[in-house]
Amino acid sequence: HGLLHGKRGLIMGVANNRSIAWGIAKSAHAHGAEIALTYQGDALKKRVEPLAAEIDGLIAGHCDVTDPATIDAVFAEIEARWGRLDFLVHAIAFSDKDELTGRYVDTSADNFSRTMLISCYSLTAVAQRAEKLMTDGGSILTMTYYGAEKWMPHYNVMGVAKAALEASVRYLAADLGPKNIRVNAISAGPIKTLAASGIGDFRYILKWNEYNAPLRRTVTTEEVGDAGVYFLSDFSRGVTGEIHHVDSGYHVVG
Ligand code: 0WD
Repeated sequence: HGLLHGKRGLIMGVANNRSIAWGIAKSAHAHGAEIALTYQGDALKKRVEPLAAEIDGLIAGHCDVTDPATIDAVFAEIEARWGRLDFLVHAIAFSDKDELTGRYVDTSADNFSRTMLISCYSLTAVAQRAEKLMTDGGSILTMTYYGAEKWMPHYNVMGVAKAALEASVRYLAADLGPKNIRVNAISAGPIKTLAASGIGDFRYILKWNEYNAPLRRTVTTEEVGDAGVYFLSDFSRGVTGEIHHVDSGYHVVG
């Protein structure tokens, strides 16, 4: 049966089988959840469809968070299929990779806005839609990184966006708490994914974490997925507004 038996959740941000969102989807499925996935554009559709099939999941459609009509369409599809929603995973971020290297001070206004829209505001955009479907309470989970708290090499504008995302978690938690909708974030240690490959010197960051984290290793998407199950389940029913580190303990030393 499992911790998520009877729960239905939408997971946004699967790009391929190395995505953190996929780690969460697999763990949630293993614990009994019914899952719907979105994909961004036709190129990713081909990757996401077979993954959805692996977990007997639904495809809720194309979603590009810069196009609100596509967000509405996904939630309309969920409403038509399920009528309601128990959890939502937001694992979406983007910045021009030319600005994920060098100095933060050189960030352009255009990329600043775009990074904030896709990596930060999109959580609020999906929370607005999810609120209407979470009629029996719910759990919203997003993904953040330590670069929100401290300067990290090359993370630049994404660090600023993650800081705003973490503040959004607190404001959304306060707004949605009276409806028993919880909003939390996992702050994951560095993992080699498609998005991470855009960050300058990422291999060095992985090594640095391996040498310095208390567990002396990096984390896997499966480990993030298992921690995610806790947040999506009733085991965390007393927890909201939390930023939970799944980073081999790096945040205590870094
Ligand atoms: O080390 C890491 N990989 C960490 C990632 C450490 C801590 C946090 N994170 C965060 C990321 O910042 C992101 O919020 O985890 C989340 C998931 O990222 P990921 O699993 O590392 O990367 P990836 O597998 O590439 O998934 C991110 C996806 C996009 O992939 P690409 O690489 O194609 O940009 O976010 C989606 C897209 O599928 N995405 C969008 N979805 C809808 N609309 C958009 C958009 N405009 N832009 C990106």
